Amino acid sequence: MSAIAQMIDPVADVEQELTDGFHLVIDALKLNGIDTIYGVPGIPITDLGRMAQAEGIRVVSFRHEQNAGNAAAIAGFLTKKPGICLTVSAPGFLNGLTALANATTNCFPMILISGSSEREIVDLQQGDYEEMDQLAIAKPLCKAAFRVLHAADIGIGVARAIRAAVSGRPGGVYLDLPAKLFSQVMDAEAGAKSLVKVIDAAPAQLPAPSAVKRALDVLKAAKRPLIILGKGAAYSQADEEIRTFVEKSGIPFLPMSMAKGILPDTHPQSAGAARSTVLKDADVVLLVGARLNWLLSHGKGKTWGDAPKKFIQIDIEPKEMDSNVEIVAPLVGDIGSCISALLAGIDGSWQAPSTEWTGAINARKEANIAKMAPKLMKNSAPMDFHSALGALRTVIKERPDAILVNEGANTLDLARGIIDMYEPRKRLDVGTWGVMGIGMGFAVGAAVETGKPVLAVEGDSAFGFSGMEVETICRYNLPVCIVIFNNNGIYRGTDTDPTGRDPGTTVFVKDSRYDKMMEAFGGVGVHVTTPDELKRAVDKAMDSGVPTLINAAIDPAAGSESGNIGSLNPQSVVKKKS
Ligand code: ADP
Ligand code: TPW
Ligand code: MG
Repeated sequence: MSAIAQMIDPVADVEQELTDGFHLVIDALKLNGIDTIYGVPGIPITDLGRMAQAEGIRVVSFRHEQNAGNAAAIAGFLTKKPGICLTVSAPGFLNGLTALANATTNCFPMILISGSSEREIVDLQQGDYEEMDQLAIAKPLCKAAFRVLHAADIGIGVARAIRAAVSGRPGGVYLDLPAKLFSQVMDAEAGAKSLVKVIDAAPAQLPAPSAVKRALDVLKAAKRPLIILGKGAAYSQADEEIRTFVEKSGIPFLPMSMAKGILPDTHPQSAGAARSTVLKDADVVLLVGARLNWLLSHGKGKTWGDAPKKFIQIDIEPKEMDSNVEIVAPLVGDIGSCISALLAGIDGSWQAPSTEWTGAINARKEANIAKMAPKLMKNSAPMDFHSALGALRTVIKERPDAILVNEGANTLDLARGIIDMYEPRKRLDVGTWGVMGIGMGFAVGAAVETGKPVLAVEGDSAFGFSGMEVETICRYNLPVCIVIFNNNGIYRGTDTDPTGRDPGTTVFVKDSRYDKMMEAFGGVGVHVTTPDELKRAVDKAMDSGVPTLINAAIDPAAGSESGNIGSLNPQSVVKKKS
């Protein structure tokens, strides 16, 4: 530029480089290693998704936000990084909220990022487009909730969200980004400086030596010890430490559903097939990342027998201790650190549990396994749950690195017991709430995050909650094989309306062809009626990696009400005169 030109316009050569809210959000996520976003586009985040994709982030667009949220949640469980779900304001936000609440309940780290409408209008309730006070609504359903109003605070907002999601007990975090934020402009250099890379997002938390000694003292005095592994143990990825501790101690272990596979279900110390015996008869129980909630009968009552019991509990959340019963030796810390500390105490003086205890467990296991075996081998049509699951059990035995997604009632409870798992974090299911609808979201999330083949074993009702995502599976060409246990309904397909007017409340269209849904989007649909056909179809799907839906005809009379938890159903005591 000439001297004269500069005199006329002195700032012309100092062209200021600018950035905006869109770019800052993307840069903040990338800086923190976030490489995938699950969501549904629309005002005001359509361009955020487009630009994130252009910047190399993988953006997976769903048909419904709940499924995107579930994909993000399971990504969090599988990777220990928060899964990101991106939604539009009000209705999209609400659709994603169930997944956020479910993630928090299950201790999965995820961040729900929602666009929102103009604060000035929302707060005066003047009827903005998709008006809703989203921050206030999200707060009670997640671990932490933040809103960013200034572009210069995006870096801090994203950093706080990440740290809140993964530190301590992991959970869901809500991040509210109002529409106006995205087009706010600031100096690019100042913008870059405002970003924060989260250092040591989930710091190790070491248990106090005195707490470790207390736990070891209780464990050493045990006559009939038991280790219960929960999904916190699977999440911690302390696979080696846990395996070594279990094997060196010789203590039998019982895996909760999503902890199956940390040690193989076929491991000689597994007490999976003797669950009721070990819960009743153990005198000392070491809980590793498992809560004494309804899934463990709150640590008391008939399930746990009459003999006095002592509980040792490893958990990162101090408030979990004594939540249901007294914990005589609380070990607050991360599972890797706690197990390593206990392991140091399994020294020369350690005495493995008596053969009286382990022998009794083995006898019970063998009896239960022998009783089950013939049921799994039947090759009949129509199939019942056992014969169909017998085939799928073999599939997972032959393909232990495949990921099993599972939901339904009978389809869930029986698959959990029958299908042995061999590797950690390969079984993903309805979790703490027993929520239907995680199926396709988890399947997509698992396939995207791991690149491994996914086998989704779905009750016909359960599948319906997220079934439209078969289009997403086909669109992204994911190696997902869905098997629908089609028993024509919820629990069974045999209910009727006593008045004769409508279908029974729990039944669906008889012999529905769910396989045709997959064909509609270019995937493979198969209809099978025998275990042999089922096994062949699954093998073919998994060998090819082509999105496949196998409609497996199950005897409509085979299931029981609410699967294994029928006792939780309230019963009417009033008999109506007819
Ligand atoms: P399950 O349903 O398999 O019994 P829960 O979801 O009830 O398991 O329990 C998981 C527990 O694990 C939660 O209480 C959570 O605080 C804890 N947890 C999660 N991650 C860790 C970790 N890294 N270290 C210690 N505890 C953890
Ligand atoms: C969000 C209640 C629990 S299990 C289930 C429902 C509707 C479906 C069972 O039928 P399915 O399985 O899947 O065909 P099967 O093999 O026994 O026939 N809404 C939500 N979550 C839950 N848990 C329900 C409803 C329920
Ligand atoms: Mg069903």
